[in-house]
Amino acid sequence: MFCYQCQETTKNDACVIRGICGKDERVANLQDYLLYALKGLAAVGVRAQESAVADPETDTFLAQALFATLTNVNFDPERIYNLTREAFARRDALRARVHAARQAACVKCATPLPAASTCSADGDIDTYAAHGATCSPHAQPHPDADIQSLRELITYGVKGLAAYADHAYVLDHGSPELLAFLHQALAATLDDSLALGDLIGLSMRCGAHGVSAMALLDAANTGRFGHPEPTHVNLGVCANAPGILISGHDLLDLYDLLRQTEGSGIMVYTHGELLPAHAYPVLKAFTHLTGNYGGAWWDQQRDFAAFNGPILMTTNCIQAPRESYKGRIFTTGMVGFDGVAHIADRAPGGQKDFGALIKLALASPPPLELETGSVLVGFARKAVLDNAGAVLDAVKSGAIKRFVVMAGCDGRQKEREYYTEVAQALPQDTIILTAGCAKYRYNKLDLGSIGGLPRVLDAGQCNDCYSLVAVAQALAAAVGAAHINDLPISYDIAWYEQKAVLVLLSLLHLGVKGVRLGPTLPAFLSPNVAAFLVENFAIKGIGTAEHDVAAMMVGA
Ligand code: FSO
Ligand code: SF4
Repeated sequence: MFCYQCQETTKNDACVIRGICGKDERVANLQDYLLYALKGLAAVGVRAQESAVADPETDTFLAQALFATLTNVNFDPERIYNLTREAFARRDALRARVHAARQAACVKCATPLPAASTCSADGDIDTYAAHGATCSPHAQPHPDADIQSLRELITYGVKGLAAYADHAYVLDHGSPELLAFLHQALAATLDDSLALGDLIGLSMRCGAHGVSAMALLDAANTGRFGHPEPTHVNLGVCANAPGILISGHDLLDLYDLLRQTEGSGIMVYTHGELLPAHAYPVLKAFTHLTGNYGGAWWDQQRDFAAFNGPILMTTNCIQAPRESYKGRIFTTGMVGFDGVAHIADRAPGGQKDFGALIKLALASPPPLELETGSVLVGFARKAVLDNAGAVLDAVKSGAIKRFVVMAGCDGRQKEREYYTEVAQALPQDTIILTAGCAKYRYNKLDLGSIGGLPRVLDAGQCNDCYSLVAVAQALAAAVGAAHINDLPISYDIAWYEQKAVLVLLSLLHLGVKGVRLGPTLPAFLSPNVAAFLVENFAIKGIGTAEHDVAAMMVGA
């Protein structure tokens, strides 16, 4: 196996024996073959676009299947195998339709399709795994390391895009343009005629679509559940009642679960990236949405063992379940783990059936309390812009000297203590803007407030980085700044998996300069591609908290 798609890749080089995430060689190979099949499908999809042959179901399938290959989403070999078979079946059916359309129009293809679009779909799971072993970036490297690097950058950005497209699609917010781009970008990674400049341009287009995808998801979430409101979220537990713990990013799954558990005596707790759910009016109206339990995704083995009741993983990040809770964790959506019960998708217009979790909860003891107190969430764009006057006055008076965007993902590496140290070291006249699970490094610290505004403004999940951009753009307009780079804002971004790659490309597309990216730069960046990013976007790695805080305070 060879995988270097996430920040925790072994020695910041590549996982070649077993993933730090727990992905074994067989699943890695099966995922690589799925990605190969999806690239072949995408190349046919581009031909279909050119021939006006539509297949919306396959477009959606492409996003969902890509989502299954993100870090910490799906470790179930059978499901990856079945997705690959479906990719080949859809590819062949679409290719036949394109062929027929071209014959009818007497149009010939100027270039042959890549091998991934025409190879045999035959084989059992072992055959697919063997094929996959020949498809990794290491097994089939491009002779030009920079082309290889940009192809990987685009592939991972597209994976992040697919995840957000799927989240929005679940809430009935589809975007044909976005799905069309998934085909185009993936197909481009097989196109040997594309030079470095083409691939750089495509990376920026990926970032542009990232902004649109996050805006779409923002509209989907706020349209369905209302605009987040500042909300104190309880960190303790209800000692006398059983609970269900829900993790991941899927607000609709939480909504279904809340409706099905209403009046049952079961308390519902969020975990990880579902913490921001408490701020949405439609969700917080359920009084049995009791609180948030535990820390970021990588704390789950401790948290889930202590919870005692059933746990639902709606999206990444799942870790290998420990025996102590393997019998009470469930997956749904694109998440999968060998031997873990899976909750089927909802029928159109219906709900998922969480009856199995409810039954188990009623027979389970209440959760062990891990902590007490509360955290403040709900500072998405509307809540911040409702206070725009006070924010601008504080900037003008000097009460707020700088905003520091500390969004992104958390992870288990010790180096990430840097983000806690930065939060603590930032002067009292700074505001931290955050989104994503990176916040768990400092969101429970008492960092005070400025003029009634908390110093940590939590916009929500990683996709709610869109909200941070909207706030920055509104502030720039209000103070007459030509660009958000002209504002007193610094970016100290933590990345982990491929959604964060997309968020980074989105920031670059918006022309944001001087982003600090840590705790390490991606292993898939070649020296020349990294140098390009430094030269054109002033991207930098992180140093010590002391050094970086001092630099940020003078705009460096
Ligand atoms: Fe975190 Fe995991 Fe939201 Fe990621 S829980 S790491 S970038 O999947 O998506 O922030
Ligand atoms: Fe390694 Fe990350 Fe790939 Fe897992 S997803 S195998 S940790 S690089």
